[in-house]
Amino acid sequence: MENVRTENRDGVLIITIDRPKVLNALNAQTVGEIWSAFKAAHDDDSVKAVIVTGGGEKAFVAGADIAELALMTPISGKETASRGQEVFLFIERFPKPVIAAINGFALGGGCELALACHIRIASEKAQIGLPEVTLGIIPGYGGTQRLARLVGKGKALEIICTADRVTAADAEKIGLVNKVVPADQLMSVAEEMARKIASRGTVAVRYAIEAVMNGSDMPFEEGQFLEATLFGLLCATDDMKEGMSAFLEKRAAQFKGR
Ligand code: CO8
Repeated sequence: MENVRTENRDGVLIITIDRPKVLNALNAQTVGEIWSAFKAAHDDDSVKAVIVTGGGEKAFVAGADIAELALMTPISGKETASRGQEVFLFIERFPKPVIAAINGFALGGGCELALACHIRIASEKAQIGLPEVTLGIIPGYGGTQRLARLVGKGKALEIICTADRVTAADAEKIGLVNKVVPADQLMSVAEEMARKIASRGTVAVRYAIEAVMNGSDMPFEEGQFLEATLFGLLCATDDMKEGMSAFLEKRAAQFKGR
């Protein structure tokens, strides 16, 4: 891969979008490489959690590649948006925890990538926004849908229609990011959280993600039905027996992910 680097740090896979000369802008090739990295992580049992971040000092991802966008026709625009949406949905539904470590500008498609991750941790210098309307377009990688679900329609419309960039501190206030940390602690905090989640019941974490991510797109009662079904399935796992036994025997659980 040319624009995406991966590093498996003892079970935590760091996926770095790495085109710093254009602030890690997402051209078609980069979106394809992100998908390849996630597909490989999906099939690799040694990967317990994923962190997505940006290469270089300034940006997480500064958006879709505007040089490519400028050439788009109605057909290629629709196809490119649909393909990106498919990749980002794959990330959102990923069975292992995915944390965005937002190290700088997360704009347009970069903000949408962060929104598709399960948890967002931002460095103090991060700036987040959806500036598409300044280019005469709207977000096309799920941003209109995910931002409104995360922060509410009013705030989402303010952010999308003004195109203003949100500071890390303000993003935390409105629930757009989970927490803000000093820049030099970003990766260690993200890694610590990834390891903590990876130490929990593996199948339970997978089903918790499924219940929250899939369930929030369902009517409440269907979401509850999904929750009860996944709960029932967990009762058949070795992880459940181990978790309960470990508690009763006052020792740390050793989950096997089955
Ligand atoms: N695409 C292509 N190149 C970019 C992008 C981008 N999104 N962002 C920055 N660059 C390039 C710049 O052109 C510049 O290149 P060069 O050195 O050759 O001039 C280099 O990166 C460095 O950027 P700046 O000099 O502009 O750096 P600054 O620190 O002055 O500014 C900003 C940083 C504020 C981030 C500024 O670069 C900027 O505004 N970038 C564009 C942000 C933007 O509008 N993003 C949204 C893009 S649209 C989008 O994401 C749509 C997603 C849905 C697509 C659906 C599929 C079709």
